[in-house]
Amino acid sequence: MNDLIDLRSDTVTRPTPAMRRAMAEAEVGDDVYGEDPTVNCLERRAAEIFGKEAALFVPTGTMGNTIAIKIHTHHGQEVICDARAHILDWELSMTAWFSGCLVRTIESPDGILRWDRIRRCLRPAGPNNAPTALIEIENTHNMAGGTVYPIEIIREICAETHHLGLKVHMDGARVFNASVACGLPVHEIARDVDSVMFCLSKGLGAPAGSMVVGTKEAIALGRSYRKRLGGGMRQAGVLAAAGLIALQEMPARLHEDHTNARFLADSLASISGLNVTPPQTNIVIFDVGGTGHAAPDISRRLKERGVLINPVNTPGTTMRAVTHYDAPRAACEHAVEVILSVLH
Ligand code: TLP
Repeated sequence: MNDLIDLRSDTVTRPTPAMRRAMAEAEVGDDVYGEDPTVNCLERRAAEIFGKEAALFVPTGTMGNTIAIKIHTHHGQEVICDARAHILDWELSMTAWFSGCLVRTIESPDGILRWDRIRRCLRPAGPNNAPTALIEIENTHNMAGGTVYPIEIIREICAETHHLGLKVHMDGARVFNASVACGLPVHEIARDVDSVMFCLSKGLGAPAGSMVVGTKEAIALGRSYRKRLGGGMRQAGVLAAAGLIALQEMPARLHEDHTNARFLADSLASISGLNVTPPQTNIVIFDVGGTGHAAPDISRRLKERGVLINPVNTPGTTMRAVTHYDAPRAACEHAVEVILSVLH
């Protein structure tokens, strides 16, 4: 796959040489006994960076969201999220499967929930209602095109939600991209939310792993849910070592991915038949309906020419290109040429 230009996702990034070295040299122990010094170090570091009491290393973002939702809810309650949330469309209904909760969605053009809309969807406990327990916000919002929550909106949602005794979880799979785009450190973005899940294995380039951060009590509970889900990983320090490098070295370069996403978007916008959502971070969503071709068809033809870009709805007309450090500017330029040649 190495000679392909892979814009399917930032999950395709391979570990950097520094990560591979750190992995080879990692000090390890049995993490189920709490004895892996590298995992412990990563968990301390993540908690510190996010200004939270504790952190939990989990194999995937999906497991991290699943655990966080379980921490904040009981069976038979409701979780409010955006209608295109990752927890709803891409996590095999884990909210229902593991936490026994119903998801109540709010449509929003940019994936950003506003308190005014949330307020109208809240369900108090009553003779007929499953009560709302949790508001879930996705920052950046993947399918809306990597959109970033304005900090005032997070503050308002959290203040109002907490006032009602409910919780807020942030799916911050790409919260470091949000941080770069809005110019605030992640501890400011995370300040008021009850938990954040963030991924080491997307734009930050680690081969695997995500973190959940929150209070000591929440994370202790999360640790037991991780074990129940089969996520007790023993000598996981080998992976945590890459995670530490990801936290230390990779956020500072994410702006390059954002610049490349803007370059891609501007180039695509000049191609007739394409309707491009201006990117705020590293995700470019574009509609190919005006070309008369379906997205899966274009995706297949691009692949024949060595460029991987996925359709995001089938059999629809929307596609998603994601920039990352394994697809530098030259690769993006070449991708544009290939797209042009496929469409004309
Ligand atoms: N997103 C993947 C696909 O599942 C769509 C991608 O390529 O973007 N939250 C958000 C916002 C995500 O984008 C993802 C992965 C996850 C959670 C889940 O992370 P993993 O794949 O580690 O389970």
